[in-house]
Amino acid sequence: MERTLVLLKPDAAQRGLVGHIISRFETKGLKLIALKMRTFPSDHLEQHYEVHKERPFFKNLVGFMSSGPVVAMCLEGKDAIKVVRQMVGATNSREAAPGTIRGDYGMSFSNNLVHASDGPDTAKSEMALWFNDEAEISEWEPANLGWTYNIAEELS
Ligand code: FUP
Repeated sequence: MERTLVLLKPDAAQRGLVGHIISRFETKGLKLIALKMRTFPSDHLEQHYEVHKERPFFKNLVGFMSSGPVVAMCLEGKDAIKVVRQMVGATNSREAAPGTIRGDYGMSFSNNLVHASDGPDTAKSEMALWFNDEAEISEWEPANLGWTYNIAEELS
């Protein structure tokens, strides 16, 4: 099983899409193992987007991300990083494929509703940044796990 970090950006809260977006991950079969909502300070967002700090859009990005509540969550599942990235869609919401979250709900490049870790290393460091206390992670076994996956092929 793999874990990934997902952020619902302030536009998701402002547009009333938080429930819709979480629901898409849940109904897909991804397991929610951590969840919190808060307006985070700029220095935290600067750390999260450190890889982009020299880019011209960095200031706008951090301003946007700290302008309202962010919902942070960890999701778990087989190939969760790739599955979630596919569900989120292309960065520019206007170009994101229909059926993806950005493609279905968004019209903006910068206000693109969701962040999702793009690989195992970033997933690890991003989860540590957003959920640095182990107690914030819920270890639990969904009752339907053996129906979400094939036990013999995928769970043994
Ligand atoms: P993504 O992996 O799709 O979330 O996108 P990136 O990590 O490449 O970019 C992070 C965020 O910066 C994007 F969600 C939107 C913003 N961005 C811009 O505003 N302009 C750009 O040219 C590129 C990214």
